[in-house]
Amino acid sequence: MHSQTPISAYPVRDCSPAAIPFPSVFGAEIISITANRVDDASIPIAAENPFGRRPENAENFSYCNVTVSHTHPGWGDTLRTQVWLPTENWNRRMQGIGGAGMVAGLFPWNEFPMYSAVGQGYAAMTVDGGLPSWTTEDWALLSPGNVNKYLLEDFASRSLADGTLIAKSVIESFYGEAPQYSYWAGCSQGGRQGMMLAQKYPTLYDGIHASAPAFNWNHQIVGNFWPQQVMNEMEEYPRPCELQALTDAAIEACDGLDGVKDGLISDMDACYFDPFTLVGKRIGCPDVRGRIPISQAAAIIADAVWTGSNGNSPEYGMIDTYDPDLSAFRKAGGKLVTFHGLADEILPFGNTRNYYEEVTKRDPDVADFYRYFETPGLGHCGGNIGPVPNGIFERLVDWVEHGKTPESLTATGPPDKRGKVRNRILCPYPQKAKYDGKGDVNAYDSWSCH
Ligand SMILES: [Ca+2]
Repeated sequence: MHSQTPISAYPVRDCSPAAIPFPSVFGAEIISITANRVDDASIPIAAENPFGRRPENAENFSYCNVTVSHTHPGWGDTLRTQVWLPTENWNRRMQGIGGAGMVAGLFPWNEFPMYSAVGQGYAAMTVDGGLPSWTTEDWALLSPGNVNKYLLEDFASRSLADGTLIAKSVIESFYGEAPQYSYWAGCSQGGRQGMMLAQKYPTLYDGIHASAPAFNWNHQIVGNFWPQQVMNEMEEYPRPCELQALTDAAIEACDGLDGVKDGLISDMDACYFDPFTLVGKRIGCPDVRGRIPISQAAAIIADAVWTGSNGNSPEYGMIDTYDPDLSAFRKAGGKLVTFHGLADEILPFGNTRNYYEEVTKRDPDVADFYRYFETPGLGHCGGNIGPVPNGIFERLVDWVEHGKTPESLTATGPPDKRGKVRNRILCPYPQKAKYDGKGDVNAYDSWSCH
């Protein structure tokens, strides 16, 4: 896949804690190192996925699993960094793997991208952020009203720098040389982490894939609670079938505006749909096994979801991750790619678009190092009916190492109603994909960026 020759005959290094000296990271005190060799590993899932392709070397590979624990003296925290080192065919690169939800990393969901990275020859890294559990209720407050600021800072940023520096040190000890290139791969929380790395630690990674980032917390958290707040204030809670009917109607109204009636709204800017026009319309509702009229409350909620709130909070500044100044990352030669599903049901794509526009205001040549791809019909990091970007991570590597700019991406989706697989192209914002007006709509070359 890559032109660089892997070190196929590299001597297998000693996978034991004694062979790996404690990394030296400013402000961190290493507590312990464990190392275990894993043989006959296999990739558990066979599919194209947002993190990259299933590698050819997906069966029976071996790696050394190194876990490093450290603390920041005085903070009372314990962070764990895990590094998986392929014992053969290391490609001289490192890949950091991000978390999800309110988890920093090192949890069962990110085992697949870890395996996938190691199977491709990367030394893979993930860090748990020092969080004692997967739910914020267990750690975010020290007492009512008092945020656990040390752990919040670990989660927000510090663990990313520490974990990366620890991993680079372990890699150098194991192979006898530092990685030539370092990459980050993450979506959602992992996307936010990637953005934080670009903003705050601009020299640690050569390439960052940060998709559907869970950033802009000051607005995001308020925005996520906004529809619930509207319902609470109205004391009315519409049925899911009402909101589904309004969503279906919006898709029906806006689908064709991009030139193709395919169930995908590719031109969100041209889409305006007034949910109040459907108040009173009777719809089939599986929730009640009958027909009901769409309520005024349902239209108000749909409007609240689609337009969002202007709410704000000062509470999350540490983890906001919305600094549009990427000049240091650019200066260091970094490259950044992001996709965001236009049907993302958890984090609205507008957040990412606004951020890209803020970066563009500061740097009109932003496309030289940062490309953002809006993905019609795609849910949060995947799912829904939209096409999934193909091999975006590999495109990032090509950009960093060979200067091949991703002018567009191909994307493949689930079959449409007639059973035809949806192939589309994705264009870097603000360009849009347009059907050329002739040829198979499911063929890549029937589309172009404008
Ligand atoms: Ca369409």
